[in-house]
Amino acid sequence: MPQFQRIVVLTGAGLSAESGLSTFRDKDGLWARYDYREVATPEGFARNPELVYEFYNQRRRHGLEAKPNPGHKALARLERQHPGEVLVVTQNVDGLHEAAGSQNLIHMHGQMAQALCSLCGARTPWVEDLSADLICPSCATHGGMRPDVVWFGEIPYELERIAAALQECDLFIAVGTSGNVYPAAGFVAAAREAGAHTVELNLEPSERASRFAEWVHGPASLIVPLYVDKLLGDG
Ligand code: BJW
Repeated sequence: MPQFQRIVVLTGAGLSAESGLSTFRDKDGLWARYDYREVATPEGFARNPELVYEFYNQRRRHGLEAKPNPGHKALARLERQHPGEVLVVTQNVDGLHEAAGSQNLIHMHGQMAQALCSLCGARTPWVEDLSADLICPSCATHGGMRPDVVWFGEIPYELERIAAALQECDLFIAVGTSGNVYPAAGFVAAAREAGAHTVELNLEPSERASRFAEWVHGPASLIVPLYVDKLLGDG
């Protein structure tokens, strides 16, 4: 395995599946049970806020009980032991990367354990249920508190920092993501254009697998630790 200096790892729902959290597009995933237009768009929230609060309240309660699996832990170990830079960009709104020890981490689709005030823009740590009548601790106004997650039609967080990291990386790894949702789905092309080696680590070949130069398929809790061992020269 060549020595890579700067590694960007994009993670998706498949990484947290073995921690008991649902993916979106698998046959038993969230979008098989909920219409994404009703629960993951600003228009759906405006139409039926109660449904959206309940969707996220349930997932927050369940997510708080989840524990990182060997895939999350291996990525934290990579960051600790790799002599170069490792940046994890996660589409996941759970807190499992932090719980495993990752520090150089971007939550591009927000975080379940935060609330966003749509009136003043403040983001506040939040582990309780959310509802329409809550008061924002920053602006003391009620009626604006919503989950701090990025819905369809909204702009993901920290895109400039991600673009710069993709431009500079020499290895790009995508873990447990179907590659259906932009702009994350375009990161492999950006990394490739910048000259990086690209790898898909996924349960099965994603629809976008042919965009990668290398693939390893299997459960993340198994293949991520093995791939990290190889990168660190232990495998
Ligand atoms: C395992 C496993 C195991 C299972 N081990 N693997 C046409 C072209 C381009 C863009 C668009 C377009 N039409 C519309 C758009 C825009 C839209 C979009 O991409 N739509 C597509 C559906 C086409 N995108 C947006 O609106 C985004 N914003 C945007 O584009 O802003 C404009 C803009 C951008 C940039 C510059 C300027 C302007 C926002 C997208 C927000 C997505 N939000 C959600 C919800 C977040 C909150 C929440 O969690 O509820 O994010 S949707 C959902 O999908 C969630 C996820 O983060 C995201 C990605 O899903 P992910 O992680 O890939 O999960 P799955 O289920 O799809 O895949 C799981 C994979 O794991 C599978 O492959 C399994 O095989 C695998 N797996 N078990 C390993 N054990």
